[in-house]
Amino acid sequence: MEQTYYQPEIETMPREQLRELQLKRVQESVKHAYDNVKFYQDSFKAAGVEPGDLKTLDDLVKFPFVVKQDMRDAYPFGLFAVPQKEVARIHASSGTTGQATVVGHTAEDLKNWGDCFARGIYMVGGSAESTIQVSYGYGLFTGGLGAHAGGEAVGCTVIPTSSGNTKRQIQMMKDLGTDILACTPSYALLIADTAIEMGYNPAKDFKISGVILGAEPASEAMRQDIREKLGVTYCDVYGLSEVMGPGVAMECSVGHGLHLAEDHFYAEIVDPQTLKPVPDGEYGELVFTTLTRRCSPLVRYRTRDMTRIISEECACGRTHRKIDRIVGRTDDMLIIRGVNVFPSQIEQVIVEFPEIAAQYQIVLTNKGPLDRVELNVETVPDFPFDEIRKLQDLKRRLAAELKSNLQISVEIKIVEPKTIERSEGKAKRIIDLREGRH
Ligand code: DLL
Repeated sequence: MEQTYYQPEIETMPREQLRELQLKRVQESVKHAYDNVKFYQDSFKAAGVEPGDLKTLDDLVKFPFVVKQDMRDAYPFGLFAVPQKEVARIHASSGTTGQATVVGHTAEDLKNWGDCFARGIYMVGGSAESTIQVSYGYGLFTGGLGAHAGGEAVGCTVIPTSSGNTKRQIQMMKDLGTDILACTPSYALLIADTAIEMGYNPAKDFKISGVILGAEPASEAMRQDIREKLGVTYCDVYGLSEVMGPGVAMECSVGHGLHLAEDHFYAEIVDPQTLKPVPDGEYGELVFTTLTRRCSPLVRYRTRDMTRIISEECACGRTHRKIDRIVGRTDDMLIIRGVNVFPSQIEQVIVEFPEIAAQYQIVLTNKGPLDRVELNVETVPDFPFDEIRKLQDLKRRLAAELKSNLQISVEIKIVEPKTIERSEGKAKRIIDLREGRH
């Protein structure tokens, strides 16, 4: 496939020049955050630093980190650095019962976002001639609108199907001649398998030639399955709503790893225990400083995602450094069909039910390409366990509560008191039996 770029002067900028651009932008961005956000004034003061201390990129390590809790505490607008009239759109993190994290975007932020995602469309061979079907969810989740902005930036024909209604997705894909599909890897595989069940051979019968998949981890076996079943070039897209959304890093079709959009984000990898930087090539926690974001600038945001820097030059010609695929998280966040859920959030729902004991176990399996969550809970000793109706009613209410609070569908198994295995050490709340996750 011919290798072209969306923004060649930026994507292939000589590294020295790129570092200069990063330094200039990091100085501006940190100053912008400090001048306009009280949180940064307080946290910098507490750490004894000022924006003027940033003389080189390495000086950034002197600055304090930002964590998700800081964003929750600042809810809703505490970290916004522009007046409300400049806020063009707001997104919020998915699946939170407690305080959501709210992120704002100016019109310029949205334009940059579209440009970042657009790079990935070129990576799978797309252009203004292409039709891109966006089957990420639209809404507060950044997947749908982020991919949509990328498609529009390139000048593609964009089909905003959003997620769900799989047979209709397939019909559209076929009838409208979709070239590129953007969705989660698990959904791409469900689409492929459903199309095959419907009697198609998507690799042959459909025009599709590229996929841009992210928002959750995917094993190599799963990627290979998707490549073969759909007959496509695969681009892994990484991003997070706090930092922007999809497009923070994207995988070219040549080398291993995802090119960071280094003109918009400065990445560090730190040891999650000591919080000291680790050398290139070693795994650690990914930390971002945004370089161009006006509404919600972030200085040293701890993503909790584990990866490493691949600093070798890429044969594709892009000079932006790459991160390896995300290998895990430093916290216990689960990603269930693209929805982020912490076990503690499930627990918060459970404790609202006086009939249920505080013992629970979450069992994760995969049913075909989709993750399945089974929740085992125990009733309290005085619950009339043999009254089937009461048991069914409890199950139904718990399922409804989990669905409305966390947007996840959970299979519930209610077991008799004291049947869930007690642990002598840390409770084993999560049993992950999903293939390809270890
Ligand atoms: O998932 C943004 C996104 C949408 C990325 C569409 C790619 C495609 P959040 O809902 O804030 O944002 O979740 C962010 O999802 O910290 C990772 O743990 C995980 N994640 C995102 N992309 C990948 C990926 C979106 N390519 C969290 N591989 C992140 C593995 C990923 N994990």
